[in-house]
Amino acid sequence: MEFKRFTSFIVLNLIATSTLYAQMEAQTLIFKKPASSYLEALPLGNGKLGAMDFGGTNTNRIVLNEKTLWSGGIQDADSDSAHLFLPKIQEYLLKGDNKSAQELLQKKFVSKGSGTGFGNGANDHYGAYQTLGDLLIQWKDTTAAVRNYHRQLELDKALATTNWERDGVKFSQETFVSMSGNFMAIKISASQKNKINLSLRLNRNEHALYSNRNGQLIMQGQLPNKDNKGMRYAAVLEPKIKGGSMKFAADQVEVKGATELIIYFSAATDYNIAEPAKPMDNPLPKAIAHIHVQNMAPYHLAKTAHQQAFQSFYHRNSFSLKSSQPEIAKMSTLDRLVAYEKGGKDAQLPVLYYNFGKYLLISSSQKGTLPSNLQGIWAPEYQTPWNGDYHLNINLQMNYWLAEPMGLGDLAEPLFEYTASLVEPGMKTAKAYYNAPGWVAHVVANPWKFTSPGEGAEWGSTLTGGAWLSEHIWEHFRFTKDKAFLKKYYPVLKGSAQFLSSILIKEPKNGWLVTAPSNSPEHTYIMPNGFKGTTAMGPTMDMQICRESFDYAIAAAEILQVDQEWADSLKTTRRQLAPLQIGADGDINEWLEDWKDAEPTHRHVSHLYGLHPYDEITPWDTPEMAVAARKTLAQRGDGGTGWSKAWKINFWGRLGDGDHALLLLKQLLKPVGTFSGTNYGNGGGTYPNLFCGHPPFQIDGNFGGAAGISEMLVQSHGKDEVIRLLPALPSAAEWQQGSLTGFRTRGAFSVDMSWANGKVEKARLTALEGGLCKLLLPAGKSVIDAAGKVLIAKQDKSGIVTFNASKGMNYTIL
Ligand code: FUC
Repeated sequence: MEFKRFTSFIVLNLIATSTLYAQMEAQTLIFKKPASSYLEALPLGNGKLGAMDFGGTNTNRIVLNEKTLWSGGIQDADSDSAHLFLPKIQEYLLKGDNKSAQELLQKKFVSKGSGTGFGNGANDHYGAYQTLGDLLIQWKDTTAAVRNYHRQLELDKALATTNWERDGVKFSQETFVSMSGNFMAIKISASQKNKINLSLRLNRNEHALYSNRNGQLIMQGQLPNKDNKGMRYAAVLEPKIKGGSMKFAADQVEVKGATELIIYFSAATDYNIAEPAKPMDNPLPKAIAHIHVQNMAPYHLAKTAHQQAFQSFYHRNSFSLKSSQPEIAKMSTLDRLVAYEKGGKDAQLPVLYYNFGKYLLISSSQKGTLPSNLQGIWAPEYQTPWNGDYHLNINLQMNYWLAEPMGLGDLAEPLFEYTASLVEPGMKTAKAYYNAPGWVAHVVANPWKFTSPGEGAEWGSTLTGGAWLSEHIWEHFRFTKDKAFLKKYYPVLKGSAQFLSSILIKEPKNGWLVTAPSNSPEHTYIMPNGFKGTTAMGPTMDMQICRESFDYAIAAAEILQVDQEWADSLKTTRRQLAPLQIGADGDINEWLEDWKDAEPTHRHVSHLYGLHPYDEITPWDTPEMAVAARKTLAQRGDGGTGWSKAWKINFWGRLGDGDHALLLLKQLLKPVGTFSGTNYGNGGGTYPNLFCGHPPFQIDGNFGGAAGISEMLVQSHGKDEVIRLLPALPSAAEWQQGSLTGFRTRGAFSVDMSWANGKVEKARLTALEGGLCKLLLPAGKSVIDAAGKVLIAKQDKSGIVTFNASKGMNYTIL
């Protein structure tokens, strides 16, 4: 066979292989009963609207969400005179009097007013992400028993379906939230004519007015804000029937004797993403317009358009394992979780978890909206836990870890835009507290652009939130090489580096530059004098974030040929930063001194920020530090909240230990919560609908867990951005044969690959931008270009090879 044709044969073969492995049990969530809580409901969304379908056959509840629906409003929480106390706080820290520093910090260095409302800010200035309410479908003829009940969410179709039989009639309900339009559509059908008898109602427990006109049910209201009226919202529902009749009352519609019912729903708020201080007009016409657009297309076309739009994201990337257990396809997702925890074989459960993470990202984060919050877009609460806000000491960032490796970096646009929108308020906060240039965001943030410290200094004074967010901008550049993007967001990077570089002080012992006052997120140290505190100078995570922030600001300035002098001064500052230190126990110090941990198994592992997401610690660039990182993880243990376990999967992946990563993934998949009278366990884990349990539900663990799986399969981090294939593949039998497509790497390459016996069989790199490609070439493999020319001949041992890749060309590893 001619070589060119042979290569395209390989490529086709790769794609065929991946399709072959795409088992249904890696794409479908299954239930045998209606949901008893939203943690058993099926989540749907298009980045703006969210829904959770309970699949009930008597009353069916569908929880409704609109991404921007927040109570509260803009508040000035900056304490303008705080900076006057900064020298005194720093003086205490330099003297080692952390106690006095912390006391003064708590008095003077917290937000003005109630901050987040002490985590319960729904009726305070801060506000909370709130549910829009419920759509309630009340069936009339419910006396006869339900048979053959089945409920599923097909991830690759973004479609929830419920099927059941009653009185010899087969009913079905299918639901999607359109990715091509901005509405939800529900189709209810029956196998016999005129059997659909039900009523439809919109309900919100607070601040709701109901009406109907022109065949539509309308729910409108205004959420609370402490001083005046808050955000306005509107929700519209329009039913369409085949056969039968409809009767509208004030707040409900009765459907009698229909053969088919299609319900369209949409919603809007007056939130102005560009300028939150200036609300938009009445949202009702907008919500109605969303449905009007839909009315022009028949249901089946709307469904096809939705699925095509959704799949344009979903199919960009795939991961599959060959091993499968046929009996699993029929089991409910909860039964699978339970069996897996008991040691049952279920090769496809991790793949399902990966796909679910991808599904949630696409469904909760689309261009032009806010970023995914602590619950993504899905919340049944009026007071969401932690206000359902943006926590910046890991949680919001973790929501986006999987975007770049999955080739879905464009879905992180809401994060980039949100970060950019914090610059202006963050500059004011930087002046108020530090009298510093640049911008800062602390730990908590909301759509009202809160950047002040929290109301509690022990957790609320972490000052690296903004810089950690900025990391995502740089990572997007690393993955895409998009200079226009870098130029657009350069002021954000510059501003966070400016802030950090101007607040550093010299610690007395070594003369290193350190941040002060700060803390290591939410963890407490014990000083040799017995003082237990959080306030410190130069916690390790801060220093890592400083190094990272300065490095990318310097690199960006060079790439864009701007601010050379400033970049040079940053280089000098960077050299003086407090370095990583290994403590007496061989672990990495969390604080500047080798202090004892008050909670040795604390959920935050902030001092390993340098291992992940930042990459200053790698087994190849800094082997000694990698050993210390391993020791640190051993000390922290494998427990923790959902997101903490997810982070640890990423850590172990980066350490090249696939077995430990899988162990943590199994921990993350541990069923938790109480369902159908059974208590499945406490602590971090997974609910029956695969939502991650902190507990409570917090979506970061879903995203972090899926990102962790990608770390096991393809890596490209570290100083030289070498592409590593299967860097942390678990040794478990079911992981030994698989394939992936569309994985992205730093340097802008796309990877397709298949493997067998745990070794790369064949791979294809596509150079999306071109340039130097560094690859750890698997033993026995060659690099062949698209013309069939052998660029690098068979290597006996795996070693790093370098070649010049041309933009748009494919390179085969065979
Ligand atoms: C951080 C974590 C908590 C929780 C909260 C939303 O503060 O320490 O565990 O996830 O965010």
